[in-house]
Amino acid sequence: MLGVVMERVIDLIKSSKRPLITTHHYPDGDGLGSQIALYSGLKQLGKNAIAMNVDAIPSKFSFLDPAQTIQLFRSPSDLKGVDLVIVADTGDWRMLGSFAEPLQKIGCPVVFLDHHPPVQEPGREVHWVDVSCQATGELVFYLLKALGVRLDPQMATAIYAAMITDASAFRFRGTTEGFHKTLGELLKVKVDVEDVYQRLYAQDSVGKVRLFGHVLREVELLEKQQVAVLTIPAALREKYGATIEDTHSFVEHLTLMKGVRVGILFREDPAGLVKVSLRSVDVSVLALAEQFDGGGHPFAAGTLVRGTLEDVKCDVLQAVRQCLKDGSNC
Ligand SMILES: [Mn+2]
Repeated sequence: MLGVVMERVIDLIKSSKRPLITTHHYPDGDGLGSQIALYSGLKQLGKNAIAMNVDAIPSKFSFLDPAQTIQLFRSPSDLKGVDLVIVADTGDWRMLGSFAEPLQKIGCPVVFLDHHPPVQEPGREVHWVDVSCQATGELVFYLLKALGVRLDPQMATAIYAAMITDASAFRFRGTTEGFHKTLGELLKVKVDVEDVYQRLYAQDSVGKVRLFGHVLREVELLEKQQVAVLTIPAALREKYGATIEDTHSFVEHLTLMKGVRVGILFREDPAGLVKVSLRSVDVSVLALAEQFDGGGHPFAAGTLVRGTLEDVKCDVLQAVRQCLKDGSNC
């Protein structure tokens, strides 16, 4: 695990006084758990660390940050004194939204800790990317260990939550022996696994359940039932009082249908954007997402496209049809 890049990351951390740790917009369990564990670890090493994001922490993840250490970025003056930026769970500046430019303007070294295949030419920043890791939390575990940080139950819980979020009930091939060994190490430190499960997966609002029922009833099955599509107009989501966060897991259900190879969720977001989430069983949807400036993993990818719901849907479905026609790779 100790490669040249990791050594470089460790050197950068050691020589930094005020590292800023962040994650992508629309933060998820892996991004936030990684960020919080890393932040706490660097504080333990005596760093004047700062955790800051461009989006507020969704309420279901707030238990990972009981001391409310993650700040919301407001203006470039918040970044005074920052001499290192560490970005967890993405390798793509675009995934930082409006935070990207102010961070780049600091002019300090930038480290991306990630497990997604890189989507852009690396610039002057350091990319520590390990696609064999199922979660960025796993990378953070190894990094903290190498830095000599003693994990406390709160850090262990954050990394545990990060890892199980991205493991999706251990359904992917990234669930290795090493992955389970790391989870075992975290349990040794102390994690209340029932509490983490309840907080991550058993908090559905009535609005979320009713919206899910509505969109499931209207699921579209295309291309001889190989493609399943869910569509969520903003007005429908608002009618049920469901949040954007509430819809994140909907797409996972599509590929549970027998014969479905590609599952797609189209969600109308604020500011004229449409979120497209792609899941697949046996075709790579990463290349498909990349056609629309997105990214992700081979079987779970996504993108945010400017346009109307109808237009974006039409364009993406056209590309899906094409890729199913061309063979097994999108
Ligand atoms: Mn991740």
